Amino acid sequence: MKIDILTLFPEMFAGVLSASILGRASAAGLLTVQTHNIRDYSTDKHRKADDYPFGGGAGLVMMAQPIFDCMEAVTADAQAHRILLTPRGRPLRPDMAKRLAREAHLVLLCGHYEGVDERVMTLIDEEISIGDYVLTGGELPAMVLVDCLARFIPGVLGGETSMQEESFTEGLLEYPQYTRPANFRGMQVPEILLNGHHANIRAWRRRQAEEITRKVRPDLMGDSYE
Ligand code: 4GX
Repeated sequence: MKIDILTLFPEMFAGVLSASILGRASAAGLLTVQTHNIRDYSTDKHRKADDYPFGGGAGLVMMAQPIFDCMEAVTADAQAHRILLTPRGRPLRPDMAKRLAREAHLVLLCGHYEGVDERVMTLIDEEISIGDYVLTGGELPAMVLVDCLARFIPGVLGGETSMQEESFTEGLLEYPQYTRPANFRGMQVPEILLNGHHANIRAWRRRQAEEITRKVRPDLMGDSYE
């Protein structure tokens, strides 16, 4: 999958994209992420990419011209799916990430300041939000989206398909995990995990996942908060 990211702050992305699982996915050619500095496309002599809002008000608005030219440069192919990260968008969910992971080419537009000139919306196929809070820009949301959908690209996650393995607790929060030693500073790993009875372990994990979910996120189980 190819992902182009349009941003005023490309330097924010290097660490996140090169480390750990995303770094390995890129090295393996499963994911090709390229950042593009919108400012490089400004035709203004001072490379200006934002301006005061018509009608007045606080803050700056990203100009249409540099975004249009940048978008046109990265979407020579007609098959690109163009996304704007914004609190106005549909909330990011696992099913959405799964669908986006099947696209051949994504373009992510990161807004800054008070937003983008509304005429930019004619370039956008879908608006996505990562949650009901306001950030300083769309860069972190773009990184969250890339990280989230990468898990659904075949080959990105390790050998044992941990996605499938955990399907028996799908929609629930994670059950507790332990690794060696069995006794750490007097804190014991639950006996059931040490004796190797696979069916019992599955049942225990399922029960733990349900209890934790009911306690902290009853809404995920169709219940309400008390
Ligand atoms: N989930 N922000 C975008 C500027 C902006 C506003 C409107 C385009 C249109 C956010 C979120 C988020 C802050 C990113 C405002 N750009 N994005 N930015 N929550 O808070 O996605």
